[in-house]
Order: sequence, then structure tokens, then C-alpha cells
Amino acid sequence: MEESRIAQPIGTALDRFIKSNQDQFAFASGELSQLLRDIALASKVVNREVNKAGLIDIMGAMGSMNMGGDQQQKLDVLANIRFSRALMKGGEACALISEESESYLDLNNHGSYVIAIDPLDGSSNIDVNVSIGTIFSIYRRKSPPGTPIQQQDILQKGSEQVAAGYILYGSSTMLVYTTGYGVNGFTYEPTLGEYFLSHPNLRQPINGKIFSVNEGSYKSFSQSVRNYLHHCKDEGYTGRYIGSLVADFHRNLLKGGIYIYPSTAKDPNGKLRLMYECNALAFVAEQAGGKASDGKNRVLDIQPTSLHQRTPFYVGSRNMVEEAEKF
Ligand code: P6P
Repeated sequence: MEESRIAQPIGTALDRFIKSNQDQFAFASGELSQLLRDIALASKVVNREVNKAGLIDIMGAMGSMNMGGDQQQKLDVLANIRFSRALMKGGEACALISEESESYLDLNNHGSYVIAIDPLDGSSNIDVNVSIGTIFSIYRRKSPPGTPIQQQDILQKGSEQVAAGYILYGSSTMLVYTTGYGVNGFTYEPTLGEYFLSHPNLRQPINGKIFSVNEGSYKSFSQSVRNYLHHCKDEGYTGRYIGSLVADFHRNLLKGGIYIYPSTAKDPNGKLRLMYECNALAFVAEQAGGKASDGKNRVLDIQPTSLHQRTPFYVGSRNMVEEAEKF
């Protein structure tokens, strides 16, 4: 895996960083850069709404349900609108796959990219002021621009991603993404309205001592998962589970650790979604030297068969994921 070829000093603005790394991918004559800027723009708007959610009454469920059967929080809906609108205006995306929409949305037929997004993951945490996140994947369409979107454009393996990342609306707001040349993290400066490079060329520690799993579901875990959890405890690892995937993933990316959402009795294929949660984080994890599997297979090799399919998810420090797979 090539490191990002053009090292940038900490403090570089996102726009300048994108521009200076634009030549890293052959075909994007600025298109992919424009897409990343569209996503960053939408995240600034969502960030503002997330930060004031407690003040103006957009807290609390909107009453409708999303694809996962989760109570749709108003901010979910707003975030979905913001990202869809920004991508529509940017003109580079031809289709949008979103947790909040049953089927994909047709955007600009002449666009060359397909986006898969979870506009606001962990939204049940909004009312209790826990960090939440946006997760996105970017694919290049297979069919020629200007023709109707086809199944082959929409159901692509994670290994086909040309870019992916997440925004974490936490104690500070961060954008972390990869275009296949390493992982870089940007921190948002709200008074300037700009992201600045704060974590260049992020590498995930190959070992870790943090395991993130909802042990409340212990009774419905397989014996092998239970055995692995016993192993973590015998090793004296620390249990850390925020219940917000992006926050748990990001902490483990920086400190080393493993996040597990295994198959359970309630969710035999796990709870997390392949297309707009797991693939993006798997790409980031691998690009940072980590690993992501469904317990047996590399997540990025899974051929999707439906937009909202779930997959068991083991992601984090390479040696920890490999150890878990042995169990
Ligand atoms: P559980 C939030 O709903 C989410 O999709 C992830 O952000 C989080 O890691 C997981 O589900 C929490 O699920 O079953 O542990 O409450």
C-alpha cells in the first residue's frame, strides 16, 4: 500500500490538501476532489445542527422508522437531506445509497460516482449528547455516464471503493478519510468554518488492549465469540463501548483495539450494514494498517446482494482481528 505521496504539514486546510493530492488517482480530473468537498460542506451544516440540537426543538424522534427499523430521529432526516442536497448540487454523484432511503436515489445521471452513506449513525445517542457520526463510501460507476444506473453500479464490493471515511461529531468534529493512499484526519475549526489537517498519515497500532462489544447481548453470542471475550478479559484488556460506531471505531483507530458486532440471536447477520457502515470503515482500517472481517472473510471482498444487507463486523488492530478470527 502506497503511503500518501505528498506529505502535508499539520494545519494544512482540507481544500489545499485535496488539491495537492488530486493527481493520486488517474481518472479524477478534479471530480473526486469536488465530491470530497461536497461531503465536507454538508458535514459543516450537519455539525452546526448537531451542536445546537438541544436548543432548537429538533431533538427526539420524528416518529417515522428508517430501514433498520430504528426510530428516525429528526437529525437523521435533516442530515440525509443535507448530504443528498450537497451531492445533488455538486453534480459528481449519479446515485446515492442511504440508510434513510429504501432504494437508491438517482442524482445527476452524468455523474461518475456512486455514494453510500449513513448520514447520522448512532442517532439514538443524540438526546444524551453522545458523539455521533456520518459514514461514507465513494465508488466509481461501472456503466457509462448519461446512461441509466444499473445494478452493477450500485452493488459493488467494498474493494471497489475509490474513497471512504467518516465525520465524527464529538468533543471536536473530525473528518477522517482515505483515497487508497493512507488515512488522514482533519479537525474542524468552527470559527473559521474549515477543516485543518491534524492527524496526517494515521496508522492503527497493530496490537491493542481495548475491546468494544455490547456484552448485554452475551447470551445470544456464539460460543466462539464468548471464548474470545473470555480471552480479552484473561489478558486484562479494557472494555470500552460507547454504542456509537464511529466514536468506538475512531478511538480504537488511534489507540489500538477491536470493535465487534457479531451475529446474535436477534440479528443473525449482525446489526451493522455492509454498504454504508462496514465497507467504509473497513477501507479506512486497512489503509491505516488494521483489518476488517465478518469473522471469517475480508469485509471488502463481500459481494453485496442487497442495499441494506447486514454483516457481522470485526474491525481494528490487525493482530486483534486475526486473534479473534482464530477463536
Ligand atoms: P447496540 C447505533 O445504533 C449503531 O448502529 C452503532 O453506531 C453502534 O455501535 C451500534 O448500533 C450499537 O448497537 O445493539 O449495541 O445498541
